[in-house]
Amino acid sequence: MGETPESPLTAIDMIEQRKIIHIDMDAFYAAVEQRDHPELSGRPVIVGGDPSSRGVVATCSYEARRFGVHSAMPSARAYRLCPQAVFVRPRFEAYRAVSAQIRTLFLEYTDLVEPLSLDEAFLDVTNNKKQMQFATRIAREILQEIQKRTRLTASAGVSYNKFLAKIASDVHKPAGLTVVTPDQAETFIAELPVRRFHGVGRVTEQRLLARGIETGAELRCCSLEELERLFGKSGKYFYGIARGIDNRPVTPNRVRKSIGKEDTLAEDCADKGQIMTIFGSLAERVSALVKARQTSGLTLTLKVKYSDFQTVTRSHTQVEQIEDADIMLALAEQLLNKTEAGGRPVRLLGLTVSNLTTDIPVEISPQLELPFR
Ligand code: TTP
Repeated sequence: MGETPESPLTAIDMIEQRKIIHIDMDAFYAAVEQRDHPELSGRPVIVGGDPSSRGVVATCSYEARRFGVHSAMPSARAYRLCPQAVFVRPRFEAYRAVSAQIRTLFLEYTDLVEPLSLDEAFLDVTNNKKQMQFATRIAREILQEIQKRTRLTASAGVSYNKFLAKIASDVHKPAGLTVVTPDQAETFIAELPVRRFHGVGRVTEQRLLARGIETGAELRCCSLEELERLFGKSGKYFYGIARGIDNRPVTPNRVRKSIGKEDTLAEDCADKGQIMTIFGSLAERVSALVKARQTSGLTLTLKVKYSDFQTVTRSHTQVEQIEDADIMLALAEQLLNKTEAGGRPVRLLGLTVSNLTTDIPVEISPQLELPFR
Protein backbone atom coordinates (compact mmCIF):
# COMPACT_ATOMS: atom_id res chain seq x y z
CA MET A 1 0.00 0.00 0.00
CA GLY A 2 1.04 3.62 -0.33
CA GLU A 3 1.99 3.50 -3.99
CA THR A 4 -0.62 4.21 -6.63
CA PRO A 5 -0.60 1.38 -9.11
CA GLU A 6 -0.39 2.36 -12.76
CA SER A 7 -4.01 1.61 -13.42
CA PRO A 8 -6.85 2.56 -11.09
CA LEU A 9 -8.51 -0.63 -12.21
CA THR A 10 -6.13 -2.85 -10.30
CA ALA A 11 -8.31 -3.73 -7.35
CA ILE A 12 -5.79 -3.07 -4.59
CA ASP A 13 -8.83 -2.47 -2.38
CA MET A 14 -9.76 -6.08 -2.77
CA ILE A 15 -6.26 -7.44 -2.24
CA GLU A 16 -5.29 -5.49 0.84
CA GLN A 17 -8.30 -3.81 2.29
CA ARG A 18 -7.62 -0.38 3.69
CA LYS A 19 -9.53 1.46 6.42
CA ILE A 20 -10.15 5.04 5.40
CA ILE A 21 -12.02 7.69 7.39
CA HIS A 22 -13.19 11.02 6.04
CA ILE A 23 -14.01 13.65 8.65
CA ASP A 24 -15.86 16.85 7.80
CA MET A 25 -16.92 19.52 10.30
CA ASP A 26 -20.60 20.51 10.16
CA ALA A 27 -21.47 23.98 8.75
CA PHE A 28 -17.94 24.82 9.84
CA TYR A 29 -17.57 28.63 9.81
CA ALA A 30 -21.17 29.16 10.90
CA ALA A 31 -20.86 26.63 13.73
CA VAL A 32 -17.74 28.39 15.04
CA GLU A 33 -19.62 31.71 14.98
CA GLN A 34 -22.56 30.22 16.88
CA ARG A 35 -20.22 28.66 19.42
CA ASP A 36 -18.35 31.92 20.02
CA HIS A 37 -21.48 34.08 20.02
CA PRO A 38 -24.11 32.12 21.96
CA GLU A 39 -26.79 34.68 21.07
CA LEU A 40 -26.52 33.32 17.49
CA SER A 41 -27.25 29.73 18.40
CA GLY A 42 -30.51 28.43 16.94
CA ARG A 43 -30.65 31.36 14.54
CA PRO A 44 -30.04 31.57 10.78
CA VAL A 45 -26.41 32.72 10.49
CA ILE A 46 -24.75 33.54 7.19
CA VAL A 47 -20.96 33.86 7.06
CA GLY A 48 -19.57 35.77 4.09
CA GLY A 49 -19.98 39.01 2.22
CA ASP A 50 -22.27 41.83 3.17
CA PRO A 51 -25.70 41.61 1.46
CA SER A 52 -25.34 45.16 0.17
CA SER A 53 -22.12 44.22 -1.67
CA ARG A 54 -21.29 41.83 -4.48
CA GLY A 55 -19.95 39.32 -1.96
CA VAL A 56 -21.02 35.73 -1.62
CA VAL A 57 -22.01 33.32 1.13
CA ALA A 58 -19.07 31.24 2.44
CA THR A 59 -21.39 29.04 4.44
CA CYS A 60 -24.47 29.29 6.63
CA SER A 61 -26.00 27.58 9.63
CA TYR A 62 -28.51 24.77 9.15
CA GLU A 63 -31.25 27.18 10.29
CA ALA A 64 -30.45 29.36 7.23
CA ARG A 65 -30.24 26.36 4.88
CA ARG A 66 -33.94 25.74 5.48
CA PHE A 67 -34.59 28.94 3.55
CA GLY A 68 -32.59 27.72 0.56
CA VAL A 69 -29.41 29.66 1.39
CA HIS A 70 -26.15 27.88 0.47
CA SER A 71 -22.40 28.39 -0.08
CA ALA A 72 -21.27 30.51 -3.04
CA MET A 73 -24.69 32.16 -3.42
CA PRO A 74 -24.56 35.95 -3.77
CA SER A 75 -25.16 37.46 -0.31
CA ALA A 76 -27.79 39.78 -1.76
CA ARG A 77 -29.84 36.77 -2.87
CA ALA A 78 -29.34 35.09 0.50
CA TYR A 79 -30.76 38.21 2.12
CA ARG A 80 -33.85 38.09 -0.08
CA LEU A 81 -34.40 34.43 0.82
CA CYS A 82 -33.82 34.94 4.53
CA PRO A 83 -33.99 38.61 5.60
CA GLN A 84 -34.02 37.69 9.30
CA ALA A 85 -30.57 36.02 9.02
CA VAL A 86 -27.60 37.44 10.90
CA PHE A 87 -24.78 38.17 8.44
CA VAL A 88 -21.28 37.86 9.87
CA ARG A 89 -17.85 38.35 8.34
CA PRO A 90 -15.49 35.37 8.36
CA ARG A 91 -12.90 35.16 11.16
CA PHE A 92 -10.23 32.98 9.63
CA GLU A 93 -8.00 33.02 12.70
CA ALA A 94 -10.73 31.28 14.71
CA TYR A 95 -11.24 28.67 11.98
CA ARG A 96 -7.51 28.03 11.71
CA ALA A 97 -7.30 27.47 15.45
CA VAL A 98 -10.01 24.79 15.33
CA SER A 99 -8.34 23.25 12.30
CA ALA A 100 -5.10 22.90 14.25
CA GLN A 101 -6.96 21.28 17.16
CA ILE A 102 -8.61 18.61 15.03
CA ARG A 103 -5.38 17.95 13.18
CA THR A 104 -3.59 17.31 16.46
CA LEU A 105 -6.35 14.86 17.33
CA PHE A 106 -6.11 13.03 13.99
CA LEU A 107 -2.35 12.65 14.41
CA GLU A 108 -2.95 10.81 17.68
CA TYR A 109 -4.38 7.98 15.57
CA THR A 110 -2.27 8.00 12.42
CA ASP A 111 0.37 9.98 10.56
CA LEU A 112 -1.49 9.30 7.32
CA VAL A 113 -3.67 12.40 7.54
CA GLU A 114 -4.49 14.30 4.35
CA PRO A 115 -6.26 17.60 5.01
CA LEU A 116 -8.43 18.78 2.12
CA SER A 117 -9.31 22.11 3.65
CA LEU A 118 -9.42 23.61 7.14
CA ASP A 119 -12.34 21.45 8.21
CA GLU A 120 -11.95 18.23 6.28
CA ALA A 121 -9.42 15.40 6.15
CA PHE A 122 -8.84 11.81 5.12
CA LEU A 123 -7.23 9.43 7.61
CA ASP A 124 -5.82 6.05 6.72
CA VAL A 125 -6.18 4.04 9.95
CA THR A 126 -5.36 0.61 8.52
CA ASN A 127 -2.35 0.61 10.83
CA ASN A 128 -3.10 3.04 13.61
CA LYS A 129 -1.12 4.22 16.60
CA LYS A 130 -3.72 2.94 19.07
CA GLN A 131 -3.78 -0.57 17.60
CA MET A 132 -7.55 -0.35 17.26
CA GLN A 133 -9.11 -2.96 15.03
CA PHE A 134 -12.32 -1.27 13.94
CA ALA A 135 -12.26 1.91 11.88
CA THR A 136 -15.87 2.62 12.88
CA ARG A 137 -14.86 2.64 16.51
CA ILE A 138 -12.02 5.05 15.74
CA ALA A 139 -14.35 7.32 13.80
CA ARG A 140 -16.87 7.36 16.65
CA GLU A 141 -14.15 8.15 19.16
CA ILE A 142 -12.83 10.97 16.96
CA LEU A 143 -16.28 12.53 16.60
CA GLN A 144 -16.77 12.44 20.38
CA GLU A 145 -13.34 13.87 21.01
CA ILE A 146 -13.87 16.69 18.48
CA GLN A 147 -17.05 17.62 20.31
CA LYS A 148 -15.25 17.53 23.65
CA ARG A 149 -12.23 19.55 22.58
CA THR A 150 -13.85 22.10 20.27
CA ARG A 151 -17.55 22.13 21.28
CA LEU A 152 -18.34 21.63 17.59
CA THR A 153 -19.74 18.67 15.70
CA ALA A 154 -18.34 16.79 12.74
CA SER A 155 -19.50 13.94 10.53
CA ALA A 156 -17.54 10.89 9.45
CA GLY A 157 -17.52 8.44 6.56
CA VAL A 158 -15.78 5.10 6.90
CA SER A 159 -14.94 2.84 3.99
CA TYR A 160 -12.16 1.08 2.15
CA ASN A 161 -11.23 3.96 -0.14
CA LYS A 162 -11.26 7.75 -0.29
CA PHE A 163 -14.06 8.05 -2.80
CA LEU A 164 -16.53 6.09 -0.71
CA ALA A 165 -15.43 7.54 2.64
CA LYS A 166 -15.92 11.08 1.36
CA ILE A 167 -19.40 10.49 0.02
CA ALA A 168 -20.34 8.57 3.15
CA SER A 169 -19.45 11.44 5.49
CA ASP A 170 -22.13 13.53 3.82
CA VAL A 171 -24.92 11.00 4.20
CA HIS A 172 -25.92 11.63 7.80
CA LYS A 173 -24.90 15.20 8.39
CA PRO A 174 -24.78 16.79 10.96
CA ALA A 175 -23.02 14.70 13.63
CA GLY A 176 -23.45 11.55 11.54
CA LEU A 177 -21.36 8.45 11.06
CA THR A 178 -21.81 6.35 7.92
CA VAL A 179 -20.00 3.16 7.06
CA VAL A 180 -19.84 1.65 3.58
CA THR A 181 -18.52 -1.91 3.67
CA PRO A 182 -17.26 -3.68 0.53
CA ASP A 183 -20.53 -5.68 0.31
CA GLN A 184 -22.59 -2.51 0.48
CA ALA A 185 -20.49 -0.54 -1.99
CA GLU A 186 -22.15 -1.75 -5.18
CA THR A 187 -25.69 -0.83 -4.09
CA PHE A 188 -24.50 2.40 -2.50
CA ILE A 189 -22.82 3.55 -5.71
CA ALA A 190 -25.58 2.30 -8.02
CA GLU A 191 -28.11 4.58 -6.38
CA LEU A 192 -25.95 7.70 -6.21
CA PRO A 193 -26.80 10.60 -8.48
CA VAL A 194 -23.70 11.34 -10.61
CA ARG A 195 -23.44 14.86 -9.19
CA ARG A 196 -22.44 13.38 -5.85
CA PHE A 197 -19.38 11.72 -7.35
CA HIS A 198 -16.24 13.53 -6.32
CA GLY A 199 -14.81 15.30 -9.34
CA VAL A 200 -18.15 15.75 -11.09
CA GLY A 201 -18.80 19.45 -11.34
CA ARG A 202 -21.73 21.12 -13.01
CA VAL A 203 -20.28 20.85 -16.52
CA THR A 204 -19.45 17.16 -16.22
CA GLU A 205 -22.85 16.52 -14.70
CA GLN A 206 -24.54 18.17 -17.69
CA ARG A 207 -22.46 16.08 -20.10
CA LEU A 208 -23.43 12.91 -18.28
CA LEU A 209 -27.11 13.83 -18.03
CA ALA A 210 -27.16 14.69 -21.73
CA ARG A 211 -26.20 11.06 -22.35
CA GLY A 212 -28.88 9.77 -20.03
CA ILE A 213 -26.37 8.93 -17.28
CA GLU A 214 -27.98 9.99 -14.02
CA THR A 215 -26.81 7.44 -11.47
CA GLY A 216 -23.85 5.29 -10.55
CA ALA A 217 -25.63 2.27 -12.04
CA GLU A 218 -25.86 4.02 -15.40
CA LEU A 219 -22.25 5.18 -15.19
CA ARG A 220 -21.25 1.58 -14.70
CA CYS A 221 -22.79 0.66 -18.03
CA CYS A 222 -20.33 2.94 -19.88
CA SER A 223 -17.27 1.34 -21.41
CA LEU A 224 -13.80 2.59 -20.53
CA GLU A 225 -13.36 3.80 -24.12
CA GLU A 226 -16.58 5.80 -23.95
CA LEU A 227 -15.59 7.45 -20.66
CA GLU A 228 -12.10 8.25 -21.96
CA ARG A 229 -13.63 9.83 -25.03
CA LEU A 230 -15.88 11.93 -22.81
CA PHE A 231 -13.45 12.87 -20.05
CA GLY A 232 -9.94 12.22 -21.30
CA LYS A 233 -7.59 11.21 -18.50
CA SER A 234 -10.37 11.29 -15.89
CA GLY A 235 -12.25 8.59 -17.81
CA LYS A 236 -10.29 5.87 -16.04
CA TYR A 237 -11.08 7.37 -12.64
CA PHE A 238 -14.81 7.42 -13.38
CA TYR A 239 -14.68 3.87 -14.74
CA GLY A 240 -13.03 2.73 -11.51
CA ILE A 241 -15.26 4.53 -9.04
CA ALA A 242 -18.41 3.28 -10.76
CA ARG A 243 -17.10 -0.14 -9.67
CA GLY A 244 -16.11 0.96 -6.17
CA ILE A 245 -12.42 1.04 -7.06
CA ASP A 246 -10.29 3.99 -6.03
CA ASN A 247 -6.68 3.26 -5.22
CA ARG A 248 -5.59 6.81 -4.47
CA PRO A 249 -3.49 6.70 -1.31
CA VAL A 250 -4.00 9.04 1.64
CA THR A 251 -1.08 11.41 1.07
CA PRO A 252 -0.02 13.48 4.08
CA ASN A 253 1.95 16.03 2.06
CA ARG A 254 -0.04 16.99 -0.94
CA VAL A 255 1.74 19.07 -3.50
CA ARG A 256 0.38 22.21 -5.02
CA LYS A 257 -0.66 21.89 -8.66
CA SER A 258 -0.99 25.57 -9.48
CA ILE A 259 -0.52 29.10 -8.22
CA GLY A 260 -3.10 31.69 -9.18
CA LYS A 261 -5.13 34.73 -8.28
CA GLU A 262 -8.49 36.04 -9.30
CA ASP A 263 -10.36 39.29 -8.88
CA THR A 264 -14.09 39.89 -8.76
CA LEU A 265 -14.59 43.36 -10.21
CA ALA A 266 -16.48 45.99 -8.26
CA GLU A 267 -18.55 46.53 -11.41
CA ASP A 268 -18.96 44.52 -14.60
CA CYS A 269 -16.47 45.71 -17.21
CA ALA A 270 -16.57 45.64 -21.03
CA ASP A 271 -13.48 47.78 -21.61
CA LYS A 272 -10.55 45.75 -22.90
CA GLY A 273 -8.02 48.35 -21.76
CA GLN A 274 -9.32 48.19 -18.21
CA ILE A 275 -9.42 44.41 -18.36
CA MET A 276 -5.75 44.34 -19.37
CA THR A 277 -4.91 46.70 -16.50
CA ILE A 278 -6.46 44.22 -14.10
CA PHE A 279 -4.52 41.38 -15.73
CA GLY A 280 -1.40 43.50 -15.23
CA SER A 281 -2.05 43.58 -11.51
CA LEU A 282 -2.92 39.86 -11.43
CA ALA A 283 0.28 39.03 -13.32
CA GLU A 284 2.34 41.01 -10.78
CA ARG A 285 0.73 39.20 -7.86
CA VAL A 286 0.94 35.72 -9.39
CA SER A 287 4.55 36.30 -10.38
CA ALA A 288 5.39 37.41 -6.82
CA LEU A 289 3.78 34.24 -5.41
CA VAL A 290 5.56 32.01 -7.93
CA LYS A 291 8.91 33.60 -7.09
CA ALA A 292 8.29 33.51 -3.35
CA ARG A 293 7.86 29.75 -3.65
CA GLN A 294 11.00 29.49 -5.75
CA THR A 295 9.26 27.77 -8.59
CA SER A 296 7.99 28.44 -12.10
CA GLY A 297 5.43 26.86 -14.40
CA LEU A 298 5.00 25.85 -17.99
CA THR A 299 1.28 26.57 -18.37
CA LEU A 300 -0.64 29.80 -17.99
CA THR A 301 -4.41 29.70 -17.71
CA LEU A 302 -6.63 32.73 -18.05
CA LYS A 303 -10.11 32.68 -16.60
CA VAL A 304 -12.98 34.96 -17.49
CA LYS A 305 -16.38 34.97 -15.87
CA TYR A 306 -18.90 36.93 -17.93
CA SER A 307 -21.57 39.04 -16.28
CA ASP A 308 -24.09 36.20 -16.77
CA PHE A 309 -21.75 33.96 -14.70
CA GLN A 310 -20.70 31.82 -17.67
CA THR A 311 -17.04 30.99 -17.12
CA VAL A 312 -14.40 30.17 -19.73
CA THR A 313 -10.70 29.36 -19.44
CA ARG A 314 -7.95 29.53 -22.05
CA SER A 315 -4.52 27.96 -21.55
CA HIS A 316 -1.11 28.15 -23.10
CA THR A 317 1.74 25.70 -22.47
CA GLN A 318 5.31 26.31 -23.51
CA VAL A 319 8.77 24.86 -22.98
CA GLU A 320 10.18 28.05 -21.43
CA GLN A 321 9.44 28.61 -17.77
CA ILE A 322 6.80 31.17 -16.88
CA GLU A 323 7.65 33.28 -13.84
CA ASP A 324 7.97 36.95 -14.85
CA ALA A 325 4.97 39.26 -14.78
CA ASP A 326 5.66 40.77 -18.20
CA ILE A 327 5.72 37.32 -19.83
CA MET A 328 2.50 36.39 -18.06
CA LEU A 329 0.88 39.61 -19.23
CA ALA A 330 1.91 39.12 -22.87
CA LEU A 331 0.52 35.58 -22.82
CA ALA A 332 -2.61 36.79 -21.05
CA GLU A 333 -3.26 39.25 -23.85
CA GLN A 334 -3.07 36.49 -26.47
CA LEU A 335 -5.35 34.28 -24.42
CA LEU A 336 -7.79 37.11 -23.78
CA ASN A 337 -8.17 37.53 -27.54
CA LYS A 338 -9.52 34.00 -27.65
CA THR A 339 -12.41 34.97 -25.37
CA GLU A 340 -15.36 37.29 -25.90
CA ALA A 341 -14.25 39.61 -23.08
CA GLY A 342 -14.82 43.22 -24.06
CA GLY A 343 -17.60 42.34 -26.46
CA ARG A 344 -19.27 40.78 -23.44
CA PRO A 345 -18.96 42.38 -20.00
CA VAL A 346 -16.98 40.44 -17.41
CA ARG A 347 -17.34 40.18 -13.62
CA LEU A 348 -14.29 38.12 -12.68
CA LEU A 349 -10.80 37.64 -14.07
CA GLY A 350 -8.17 35.11 -13.06
CA LEU A 351 -4.64 34.06 -13.91
CA THR A 352 -3.03 30.78 -12.90
CA VAL A 353 0.34 29.19 -13.48
CA SER A 354 0.42 25.39 -13.46
CA ASN A 355 2.64 22.52 -14.56
CA LEU A 356 4.95 23.69 -11.80
CA THR A 357 8.59 22.78 -12.16
CA THR A 358 9.11 21.96 -8.46
CA ASP A 359 6.99 20.24 -5.80
CA ILE A 360 5.43 22.79 -3.46
CA PRO A 361 3.60 21.43 -0.41
CA VAL A 362 0.00 22.59 -0.11
CA GLU A 363 -0.47 24.91 2.81
CA ILE A 364 -4.04 24.48 3.88
CA SER A 365 -5.66 27.87 4.05
CA PRO A 366 -9.21 29.16 4.11
CA GLN A 367 -10.99 29.57 0.82
CA LEU A 368 -9.99 33.16 0.29
CA GLU A 369 -10.71 33.22 -3.39
CA LEU A 370 -14.33 34.11 -2.80
CA PRO A 371 -15.12 37.79 -2.58
CA PHE A 372 -16.09 38.71 0.96
CA ARG A 373 -16.48 42.38 0.19
P1 TTP B 1 -17.91 22.61 3.54
O1 TTP B 1 -17.34 21.47 4.33
O2 TTP B 1 -18.16 22.40 2.07
O3 TTP B 1 -19.30 23.07 4.16
P2 TTP B 1 -19.75 23.33 5.65
O4 TTP B 1 -18.77 22.77 6.64
O5 TTP B 1 -20.03 24.79 5.82
O6 TTP B 1 -21.15 22.58 5.75
P3 TTP B 1 -21.49 21.01 5.71
O7 TTP B 1 -21.96 20.68 7.09
O8 TTP B 1 -22.56 20.88 4.69
O9 TTP B 1 -20.20 20.30 5.36
O10 TTP B 1 -16.97 23.88 3.67
C1 TTP B 1 -16.19 24.13 4.83
C2 TTP B 1 -16.00 25.61 5.02
O11 TTP B 1 -15.35 26.18 3.87
C3 TTP B 1 -17.31 26.35 5.15
O12 TTP B 1 -17.77 26.37 6.50
C4 TTP B 1 -16.99 27.71 4.61
C5 TTP B 1 -15.89 27.47 3.59
N1 TTP B 1 -16.44 27.53 2.22
C6 TTP B 1 -16.33 28.73 1.52
O13 TTP B 1 -15.76 29.70 2.00
N2 TTP B 1 -16.88 28.79 0.26
C7 TTP B 1 -17.53 27.73 -0.33
O14 TTP B 1 -18.02 27.84 -1.48
C8 TTP B 1 -17.63 26.50 0.40
C9 TTP B 1 -18.35 25.31 -0.20
C10 TTP B 1 -17.08 26.46 1.67
